[in-house]
Amino acid sequence: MISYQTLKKILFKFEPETAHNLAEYGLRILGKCKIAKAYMEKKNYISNPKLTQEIFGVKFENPVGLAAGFDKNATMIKAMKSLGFGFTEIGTMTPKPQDGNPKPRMFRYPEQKSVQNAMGFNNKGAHEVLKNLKKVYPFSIPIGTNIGKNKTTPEEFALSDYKSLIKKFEASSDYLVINISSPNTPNLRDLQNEKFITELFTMAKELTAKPILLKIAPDMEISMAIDLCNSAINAGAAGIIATNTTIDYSLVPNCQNFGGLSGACLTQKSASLFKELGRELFGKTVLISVGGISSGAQAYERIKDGANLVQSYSGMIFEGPSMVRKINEELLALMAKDGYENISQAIGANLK
Ligand code: FMN
Repeated sequence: MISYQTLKKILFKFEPETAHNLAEYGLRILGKCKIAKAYMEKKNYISNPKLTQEIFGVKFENPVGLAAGFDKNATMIKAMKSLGFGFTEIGTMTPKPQDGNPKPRMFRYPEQKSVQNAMGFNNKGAHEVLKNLKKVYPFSIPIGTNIGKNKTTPEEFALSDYKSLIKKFEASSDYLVINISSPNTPNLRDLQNEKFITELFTMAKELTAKPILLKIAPDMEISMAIDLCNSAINAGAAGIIATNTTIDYSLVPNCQNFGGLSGACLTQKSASLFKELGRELFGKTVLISVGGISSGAQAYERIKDGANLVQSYSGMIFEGPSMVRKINEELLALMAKDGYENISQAIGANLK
């Protein structure tokens, strides 16, 4: 079989969004091909009681998930287990289909193992995405659904976009995520305020018993991040996902001055925000850490800082389809070194 080093050389010759579309095509085929899927799952998917947790009544056999934005239209769910992921998050999708921002809108920085994107929630819309999701749900790994408002929806009607999406998707998702932290929809991050968050989660709680999480940006003062998360939790949020991409353009020399940066350049920023959040929120709610994670050591540190689960997207672009297996293997080795029998003993260990 072709190695990822070779495949990467080919994929990196293409413009990043084209490479993504090629990868999507390949993964859709993989999802349909039973033999290849079974082979890849056997190779990459780690199901180990030491890594298994039950969170909001859902079984997670390993703690490494696919972050939102890779599978916006729920077309690749079946292939995600073959890449080793313990859970997957589809979206962000919006009520109506939208094209997203003008191209080019995705950039890679191989030297920094980083990515910049200004996609702007390009997706096929709730109706089409739900059709895809229903073909697969429930699946053998948990599926989260990440929802956002349409670009053309004014702020004062944002609540109704989230309302319609929760109603549509709650029966076909293991958890839902409210995304108001993308830097690529104008004024979206303005919704990261306590009043809106309280209204949003109060409304959401009335619509569904399914867990709903809030995904936050890394570009705010820690005190503000903590206040926002507390407002969400008090209004019924089941967890926090930290973080989305950053608009700190100093992290990559000569990058674009729009969109959000992710990958290795985000590791430290996301980890230090997460550490602070963990100190305040560990034990109060479910915490998912995302941002520049591509190794077991990085994942383990986030877990010890209070993360129940971690997610990754950009790392996979640079490390390839064996990344998740390697993270899980390294996690098991690190846990053994520390004498932990189960991941639950490692979660929050730095805070105990
Ligand atoms: N996050 C979302 O919540 N919704 C999205 O639609 C979304 N789209 C993304 C598109 C691209 C091309 C990338 C690189 C990231 C996107 N993200 C989105 C952010 C990721 O889910 C993740 O939070 C961020 O990239 C940090 O993780 P990473 O460093 O492992 O990539």
